[in-house]
Amino acid sequence: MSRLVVVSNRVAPVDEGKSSTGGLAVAVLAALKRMGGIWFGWSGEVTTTPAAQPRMFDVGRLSYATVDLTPQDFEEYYNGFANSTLWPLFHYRLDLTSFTRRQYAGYLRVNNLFAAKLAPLLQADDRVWIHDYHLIPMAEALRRVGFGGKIGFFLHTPFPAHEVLLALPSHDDLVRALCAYDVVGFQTSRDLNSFRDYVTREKVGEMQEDGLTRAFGKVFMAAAFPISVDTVNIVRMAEAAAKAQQTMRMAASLGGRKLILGVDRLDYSKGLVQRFHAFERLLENYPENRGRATMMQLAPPSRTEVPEYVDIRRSLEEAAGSVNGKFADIDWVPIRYLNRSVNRRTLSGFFRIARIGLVTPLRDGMNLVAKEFVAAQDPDDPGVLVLSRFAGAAEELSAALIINPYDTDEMAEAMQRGLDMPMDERLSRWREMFSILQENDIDAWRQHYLTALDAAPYRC
Ligand code: ADQ
Repeated sequence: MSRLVVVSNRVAPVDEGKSSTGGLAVAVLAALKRMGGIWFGWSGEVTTTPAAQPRMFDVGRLSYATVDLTPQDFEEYYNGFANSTLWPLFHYRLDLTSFTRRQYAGYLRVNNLFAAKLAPLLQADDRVWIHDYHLIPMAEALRRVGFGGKIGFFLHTPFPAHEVLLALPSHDDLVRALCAYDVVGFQTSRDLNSFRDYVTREKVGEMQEDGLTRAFGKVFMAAAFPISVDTVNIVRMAEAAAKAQQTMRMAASLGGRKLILGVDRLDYSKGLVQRFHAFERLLENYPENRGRATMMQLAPPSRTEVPEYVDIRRSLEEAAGSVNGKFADIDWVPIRYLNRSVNRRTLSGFFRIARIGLVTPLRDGMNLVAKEFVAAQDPDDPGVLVLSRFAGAAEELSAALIINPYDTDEMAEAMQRGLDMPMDERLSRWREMFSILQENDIDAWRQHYLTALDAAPYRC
């Protein structure tokens, strides 16, 4: 069977026990660990003298190949075009989007560099699966250095609406680069429709009757493959974690109060400030919750060298401080706000004892926390998921309490409803969501995608 070669900006921590707070890393590691393959990406090291060859090492059935970046690459490609242009733009934050030609050139340079370093490791029949917005031009770069095998792409973020994408000066080049893949995977039908809308409105291609896309003289498959979680494994972990010391400690500290839990990378797309304000509104409008519900927000910092991430951290500290200053009592702090990650087992235990999982991003490709929360619940006493309509997960998890994260009152009402929800309603909502996660787990996601890639190349 042909080998699977996964490429992403970063490879995941090799030690599986370690916490990993990026959705891509969590999902790709779960998808790869069962079938094995090669994982190529940035080592996380920045050095003025990167090694000429990738560093290779094996862990179980997985082979890693990593490369270092120079300070200039790190600045222009990673902090620059990837995280100061594409990330905010793809999350509809035009107000935070900046663009410079220098950074864009750095982005293309690193994509070429990745292709040049990967090419010698490839065999003709390898299937190359490239991930996320950092590496959109990499298929073109691999073709230029002579790789003729199958190349697929999966976008973990949203694909923005046509009019939003037009704000990017290089939007046409970027879409042409996407069309160089054999399979372009999106999280949801909403993202797929945005892509199709761009292709047809900009007149760069058309949808064929067989569902394939024809653009730039090429036929390829563009489709939605909603990413998921390792459902069976999370169930097992959460069952074990229910009796673990950390979970007991947490439960004891709550003193019988209901837990409202948020778990997110510290990112402006996650709607954390709005979430804190909604919890404040809950305490204002439904005062019976004062002293009876505790909100815990775990938010490990990410992309700390991008200024907007420094700003969001400050705003959150202020918001948490203000709510706590207003409502805290001698034996109760309303918001426990922790800038740290916890290991995955402990996290599953926290999910299990929470009455409400609060997942309220302003935009999110999928949001794995929503799915992890559902998978970790006690089937006899499940908690309630409050979920933003702008998370990709809302397409499948429609049995959650779906909210608009810009509507503070609606979020507060949903929390109140979740805190009061009778058992039979909790059960029926949870069962509906859990059965979806049993069917579409991380293995199903990988299989669906690779089946599409195996059918390539597509022809008219
Ligand atoms: P992210 O934006 O990183 O992922 P998400 O999908 O929620 O967002 O994944 C975060 C992962 O990190 C989850 O597995 C979560 O459990 C873990 N995590 C977060 N905070 C943690 C903490 N404090 N301690 C331990 N673990 C923590 C990107 C896209 C998403 C998309 C994923 C996968 O932005 O929309 O769902 O990729 O495609």
